[in-house]
Amino acid sequence: MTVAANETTEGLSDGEREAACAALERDGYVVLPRRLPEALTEAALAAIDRVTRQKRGGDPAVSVKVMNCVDADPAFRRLMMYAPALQLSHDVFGPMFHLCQSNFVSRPRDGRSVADFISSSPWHADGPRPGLFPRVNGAMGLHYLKFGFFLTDLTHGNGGPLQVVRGSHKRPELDDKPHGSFRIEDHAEDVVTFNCEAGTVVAFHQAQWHAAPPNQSDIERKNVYISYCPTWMRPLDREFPSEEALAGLSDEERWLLGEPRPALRWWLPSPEDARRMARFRRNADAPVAAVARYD
Ligand SMILES: O=C(O)CCC(=O)C(=O)O
Repeated sequence: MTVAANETTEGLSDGEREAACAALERDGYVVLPRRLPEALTEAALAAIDRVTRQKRGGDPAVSVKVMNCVDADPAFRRLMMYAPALQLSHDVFGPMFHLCQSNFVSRPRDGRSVADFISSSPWHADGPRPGLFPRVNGAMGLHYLKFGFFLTDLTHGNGGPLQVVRGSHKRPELDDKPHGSFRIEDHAEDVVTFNCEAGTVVAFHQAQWHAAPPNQSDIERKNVYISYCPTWMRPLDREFPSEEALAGLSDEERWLLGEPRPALRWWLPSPEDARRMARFRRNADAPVAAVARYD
């Protein structure tokens, strides 16, 4: 199935983008001002249920996580194309960004207490692991911007919601403490818990400390994480596709998935490349700024 690149999802206004970017900079996260369109939510839920059924082999109490889910069902590519996420990625990275990572989790009350990122997730900051990558002026730069799409109701408060520590993206992971001696209680007043409605989208900085406790409710928690990074970074959970694997996809999808190209163009865009994601920039009717040609 070929997915139209221009599926209608209402984009954010310039004012909403400005406010979202300010929140990201200040707090390290932002809840997007509108929920996912129902059609996108329904399609993603159907895809999660289909793939999960195959993986779990009949036991409904097993949590399932699928990495690189954009290759598992076209519904996840539709989420990858969600206009507000692409607008904010364009705001923070400019036109040279692509898909970094995608996964979904379907998490019932599975009775497991192991924080293995499937049944639940411990407090951590995402990769690149902050200890191993350079800091700029003491801070971890924005390497990727991550979007959590929460597709089932979490307002009941017992569903194992995403939690973050406000402002923690400006500090080393868990204040450089070993996991054993880190105490989230010391940060209680900055912990934000997303007991949110189905369709809520939360964007956060990859250095933000975050976690999710086990689902203790009868409502299975189903969500998708999709993140974007500059084109000079490799994706986290996929190899770049062959030309054949991209057959039938739109120009924008091909760009985000990492279409084959000469090495230099991962760094220096051709004028065509610089225009590829242009509809997601602010003031999208203005001419695209000229870029240096190298060929
Ligand atoms: O389980 C969750 O929702 C959190 C996932 C997480 O920590 C991660 O993807 O890095």
